Amino acid sequence: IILLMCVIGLGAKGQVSQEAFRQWHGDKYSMFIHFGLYSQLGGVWQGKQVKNGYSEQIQAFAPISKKDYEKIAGQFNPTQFNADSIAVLAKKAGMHSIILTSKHHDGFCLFKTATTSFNSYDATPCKRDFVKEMSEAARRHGLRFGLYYSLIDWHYPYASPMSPHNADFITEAHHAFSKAQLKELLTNYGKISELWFDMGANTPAQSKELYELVHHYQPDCMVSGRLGNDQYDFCVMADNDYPDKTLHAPWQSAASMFNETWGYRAWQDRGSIESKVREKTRSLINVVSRGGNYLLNIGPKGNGAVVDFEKEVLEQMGDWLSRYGYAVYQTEASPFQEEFTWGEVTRKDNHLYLFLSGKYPAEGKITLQMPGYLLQKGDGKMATYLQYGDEVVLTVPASAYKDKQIHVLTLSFDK
Ligand code: FUL
Repeated sequence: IILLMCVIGLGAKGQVSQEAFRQWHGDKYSMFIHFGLYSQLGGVWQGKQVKNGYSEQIQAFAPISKKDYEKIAGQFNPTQFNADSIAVLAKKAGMHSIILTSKHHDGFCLFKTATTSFNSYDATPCKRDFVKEMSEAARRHGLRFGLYYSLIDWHYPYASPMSPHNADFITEAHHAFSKAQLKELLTNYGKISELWFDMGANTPAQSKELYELVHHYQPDCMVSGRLGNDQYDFCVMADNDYPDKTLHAPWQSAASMFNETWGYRAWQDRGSIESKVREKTRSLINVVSRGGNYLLNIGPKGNGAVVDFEKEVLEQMGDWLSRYGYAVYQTEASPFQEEFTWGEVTRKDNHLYLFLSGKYPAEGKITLQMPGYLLQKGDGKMATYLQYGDEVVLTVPASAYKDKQIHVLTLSFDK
């Protein structure tokens, strides 16, 4: 549905400058962070694993009364949350920006705000503004910084019963509250590259007002399609999803490490690092080859520490990107209409990048229809390359598919 909304409204907006748009589009890979009071619970309430929903929404699924949930703030002291080491990790992972949950559906703000005392500065013993810390650290390490902002707010008095969906339109009072928070977020923390609105069930007028408010304070901030009512600079797929084919609209796939949760889940069965690295690397390739951006999430623990498994996965993906990033960053979608079983393609200038991420093709043969193009060269010793008229035929050895890392071949053409 989200995808459809965006495609129908294609071209409707796009107020950011060409340069900001190009930068966002070329980034390809960024870090999402889900962190909040729910991280402290880690998917457990009163000794029981809460299994029926994402762990960042445990308040609704356990369920936990507003009063009890507010008490958790009284113990929230994430001494291990180190914005600099998270930024260093994102860099090492080959990511270009960091998007932090400024406020999730529970309404708990990770920033100092005049709009409510239910925030990490006023309601906790730690007295910290995590949006400030993370925004400053991201920039110190040469990364852009953006914000997730949920348009649901269970903390808001009328939000009862708590629901992970916005069934009713947002009241004018809640809308005014969101505007006041957004003004703070857009004026107190320097440049915001992206505003990742979530779950907007606003009226068309409310969505339009928020879209314009963002661009009033931050003309180059990219706004996500989950604001609703066709007010967007980029589309967001359904959680953990991406389309089968190239989309001719700016789009992003947001992915959690484990599809069942975004917030920390202490009892998560994580599987092997090796298979997770492969799974997420393949998702990144699939997204980029269809013209999208990949936003991969981490869910730090309640004490603020990044989960070792997640850190390791990101570092290994970073190793792969340090070798093959040229085939990912600043590239465009595959020029081919068809899908290939042997892998995926991206392109840049007169180069095609072939990711050997699928199944080994019969007799190692990869055939591409390239009418009007003249093969100039294929890289490396791994494959042989021949052109017969409109067809380019590569032969790859079985070993190219056996390595732990996915290989990439470059083809260069004259037109
Ligand atoms: C969803 C939210 O409901 C989830 O909790 C999570 O934040 C995900 C990225 O977006 O719509």
